[in-house]
This record gives sequence, C-alpha cells and structure tokens, in this order.
Amino acid sequence: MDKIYVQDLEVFAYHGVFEEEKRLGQKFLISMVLTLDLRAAALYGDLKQSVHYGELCEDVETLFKETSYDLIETAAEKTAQFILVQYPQVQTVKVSIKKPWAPILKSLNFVAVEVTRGWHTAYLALGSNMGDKEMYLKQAITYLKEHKSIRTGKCSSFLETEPWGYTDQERFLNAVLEVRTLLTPTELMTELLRIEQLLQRERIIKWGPRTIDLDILLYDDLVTSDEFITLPHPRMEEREFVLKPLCEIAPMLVHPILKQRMFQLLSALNK
Ligand code: PH2
Ligand code: MG
Ligand code: MG
Repeated sequence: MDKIYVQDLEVFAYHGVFEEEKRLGQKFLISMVLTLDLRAAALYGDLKQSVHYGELCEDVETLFKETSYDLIETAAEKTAQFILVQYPQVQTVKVSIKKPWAPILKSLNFVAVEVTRGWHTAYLALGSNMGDKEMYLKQAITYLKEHKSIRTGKCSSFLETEPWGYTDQERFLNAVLEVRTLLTPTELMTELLRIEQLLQRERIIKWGPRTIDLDILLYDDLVTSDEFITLPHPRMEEREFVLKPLCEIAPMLVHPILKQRMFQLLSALNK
C-alpha cells in the first residue's frame, strides 16, 4: 500500500509526568506514516483523494497542544485516533513521539514511543425474538452508528428465521451488518454487550429468547482462540440465519479457516 511520511514535526507542548514539564513545556518531534491508496490522487492530480500534509501537520499540532497528557503513550494514541477519524481514506497510521529533552538527567538523543493503529472490517450478526424485534435491530444499529470509532457499512435485509438450537421459542428476526472500526475485537465485543444491556437483554437460557443478540462473525482475517471471543464465530458455517443475510452483502467473502466463500458455505448447508 502507498504511504505518506512526515518526519520529526517539531511541536512545543506540555506532556509529561513531572510538574515542571506541565508548567514549562518542551520540544516534541512527531513522526507519522499514513498508509492509503494514492493511485487516484496521482493519476488525476486530485489532492482531495489524498491527504494534504500541510493541513495534517496544522491539525496535529493544534490537537497536540490542546490537551496535556502525563504520558507520551497517550499523546501518540490520541494523535493516531484523530488522524484515522479525521481522514477516513487513511487505512493505518504509525505515530511516533520523540522527547529529545526528557528531564531525566541523562544524556541521550531522544526517548520515544511508537503506535500503529488502523481501521478494521468486521461482520456482525444481529438477532431478536422478543417484543418489537424490528425496533430492537434498528436501535442496535443506531447505537453502533453513534460510536465514533465505528462506521457502519452494508446491512442485509431483516430476515424472519426459525429458532435454531433451542427451538421452543418465537421466530427470530436476523440481520448481518458490515462495520469498519478502530476498536480491537475485545473492545468491539464489550461495546456489543453494552448495547445488549441498553436494550434490556437478559441471559437466562442458553440460546433462549432475547430482545437482542449481537455477535462478531468475522474481524478482518483474524483467527483467535480467546476465551472471551472466538473468531471467526465458531458456529457460523452451521447457521442459515447467519449465512443467508451475510451472503446478501458479502457472498464472495472467504472464511479464513475453511477457505471457502460464503455463498459456498451457504449452498453446502442447503444440500
Ligand atoms: N440465535 C441463537 C440460537 N438460535 N436461531 C435463530 N433463528 N436466530 C438466531 O439469531 C439464533 C437462533 C443464539 O445466538
Ligand atoms: Mg448468538
Ligand atoms: Mg451472543
């Protein structure tokens, strides 16, 4: 992928643990590596398809001076987040913050931290089989839209499905939603659980009736064996109520373990 580099942008600011750092301030050097597709900007000479590095430096400098943090870790994290939210065409950003005058009574060139952050694509399964099911699905999507580190993409239609697993319950309304997010899988899952709670989700019977169930099906091509969140969702290939709506929005998507496209998994299920 193409890159834009800014090296050692000098900014005078007030980050630091020590009181005199907050009071007197010091020099910081900010470096940024933006990953984005520059082909359209290059071919058509169109700055709007790229990032104006003059504007970027102005914006970052303003942000960097606005608030003082104890840690350069926090300053780097906030800078990365700001760039990704402000310039959505940027896929990933590497930010390093150098402190050449760190007041630790040592002679050194600089101390520095570096973080790399980026947008990730996830597919979420939504399900409801209690009360006003359509309202619960719509409200969950509204909450997701309101989060500043989540951008909603394609959404399938809302499909009525027969209960799977525990079958003595009402029919479900299911959907699949594509999102782009700056959150890690754990943070995204925590946000989904928070939204479930806002929508009065109670966990009484496993696979039982629920106002809303929000699951992460896929997160980039990530394969994990975490206790809290297993990716890809371990039972997605057995469930028509997942594969059918997913195939509406991403039939060509490849399952990172099974190495089959979603439309192939769906047709295997229907055999
Ligand atoms: N969710 C379950 C168990 N069974 N059946 C349908 N049709 N739709 C669901 O969303 C669903 C289910 C556990 O999450
Ligand atoms: Mg579920
Ligand atoms: Mg769930």
